[in-house]
Amino acid sequence: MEIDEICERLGETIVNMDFEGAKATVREAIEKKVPNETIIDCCAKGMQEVGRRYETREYFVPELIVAGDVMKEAMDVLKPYLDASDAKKKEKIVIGTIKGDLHDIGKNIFISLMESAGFEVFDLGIDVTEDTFIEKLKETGASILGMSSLITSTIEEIKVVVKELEKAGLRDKVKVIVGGSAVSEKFAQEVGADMYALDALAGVEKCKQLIET
Ligand code: B12
Repeated sequence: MEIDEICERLGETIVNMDFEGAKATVREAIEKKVPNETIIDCCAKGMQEVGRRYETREYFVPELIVAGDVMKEAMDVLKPYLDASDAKKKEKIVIGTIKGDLHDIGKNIFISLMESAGFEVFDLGIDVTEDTFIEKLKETGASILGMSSLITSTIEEIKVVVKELEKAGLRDKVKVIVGGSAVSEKFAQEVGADMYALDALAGVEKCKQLIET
């Protein structure tokens, strides 16, 4: 099927670190009316293959960084179309990668999907401290806090943020969702987060359910 073929090609452009190819293939997919979520998923699959090659030592850190940049540029091409499908409801979410962790590719995918689902996203970037999270929640009045974590040694920071939420009197006003490969359903429960999502799409579904209830 044509969509499968475009999807495969798109993934390959990420794996091959082909900036121009990735952007052109996203444009082609948009023209051929491939759904936004499918385009994001195809890029993510490419990134997963990059991760696999890193683990088997076919790729090293420079390839990871460049492939991550290709993914970002591909997402930038799609972004205006995600905003265009904006819904009326504008529930706010503050999100960031926790302190000590610089990974942001997965977080950025989640953000793109959340924006396309109509959420207003305040992205604090990477290496975000508890104070910055709390400050932004107060400033925006957001009802959801998303935290991404890929490095096992830094996940305790999620606990710290949840505690700070309690201290700031925000815990009953803000739902906490965690994601990224360092966290799990069990961990989310242990630290008192409200939700865990294995992938970005599941995360969006959980956030949607939250505002529908
Ligand atoms: C790319 C990458 C990097 C890039 C990051 C580039 C960037 N801009 O993000 C660079 C090269 C910078 C990097 C650096 C490092 N990395 Co690295 N990296 C990876 C790699 C290969 C892929 C991660 C990735 O982007 N995956 C693709 C995305 C799409 O998947 P994802 O992040 O899981 O996100 C999905 C879901 O989890 C979810 N999601 C993610 N966040 C959130 C948040 C919410 C709220 C929700 C709902 C969902 C959600 O949505 C996404 C899509 O479905 C992984 C290995 C792997 N296979 O995962 C190692 C890995 C994460 N890195 C690792 C390490 C150790 C490091 C370094 C310490 C290496 C070093 N020695 O310097 C440094 C860390 C520096 C730091 N302080 O953070 C380890 C972590 C081990 C651990 N468990 O602790 C891994 C697992 C590799 C390994 N097997 O050893 N890394």
